[in-house]
Amino acid sequence: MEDELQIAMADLDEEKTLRLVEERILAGSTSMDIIESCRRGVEIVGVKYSDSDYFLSDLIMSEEILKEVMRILEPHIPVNGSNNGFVPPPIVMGTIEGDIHDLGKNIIIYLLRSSGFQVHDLGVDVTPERFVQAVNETNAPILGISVLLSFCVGSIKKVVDLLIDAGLRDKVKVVVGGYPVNQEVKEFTGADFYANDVTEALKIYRDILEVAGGSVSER
Ligand code: B12
Repeated sequence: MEDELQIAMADLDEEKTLRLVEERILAGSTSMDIIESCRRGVEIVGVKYSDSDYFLSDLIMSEEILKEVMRILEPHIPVNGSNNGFVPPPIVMGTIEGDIHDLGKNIIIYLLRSSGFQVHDLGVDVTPERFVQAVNETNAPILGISVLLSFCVGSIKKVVDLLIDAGLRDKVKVVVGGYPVNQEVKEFTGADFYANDVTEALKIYRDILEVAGGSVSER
């Protein structure tokens, strides 16, 4: 369903986007709902770029607007460091090799940290070897991999293969996320879960944690 905020974002109308974000906050929308509207808006930016209606400079503009949106939203995201005495396990996250998109990954990390998680952010353009090394070093039971470029999906499969070779596959749940990710990508890469919006992503982390005996608050 299209909304005004989504359209303003898709039109790259910065002033209107930021005004609508403020209005939605005042009206009581959750940060996740607001992020979702913006994400759907930049999805349209991507389509317009594919159709040559927008250019690279427009992709960069969408990045700038989204960063401003997050600056407005961050103080409104409740911080919960305690989780009722439960110490959440560490999580390793990063964007796969060849890919430098990190806005979505950073949003997920921000929300997870606000929920009290200890997230090891490996950054962007992360090699499969580095992911495996980080899982090994931190004993993280959850590995989150972000991918926005379709041609980088193969490197995620390599991460999973290397985890098997290292004897770590049974110890870690692999969660993949990003625009091109779907059931087919999950199956191809051998990942355990996938998500391409913020609500699904946080639900997956919460579900994995529940199995581990803890809980994460709703945002
Ligand atoms: C902004 C943007 C850029 C910015 C990125 C800035 C940054 N710091 O990230 C810039 C301008 C740098 C850029 C560059 C390029 N881009 Co670009 N970009 C986009 C755009 C418009 C939006 C991406 C975005 O930030 N979305 C908003 C966030 C909030 O959404 P998200 O990333 O999907 O994340 C959400 C979920 O997916 C999920 N999630 C994300 N990661 C994870 C991880 C886990 C573990 C979980 C659980 C969930 C999860 O949660 C997030 C919150 O809701 C997309 C269009 C699109 N449809 O995505 C194109 C797009 C991804 N780009 C594209 C392309 C082609 C490029 C370039 C190759 C362009 C060029 N000619 O140079 C370069 C590639 C550079 C590189 N090597 O990576 C294509 C990719 C096509 C494809 N199928 O592979 C897209 C789809 C545009 C298009 N339709 O053509 N880009």
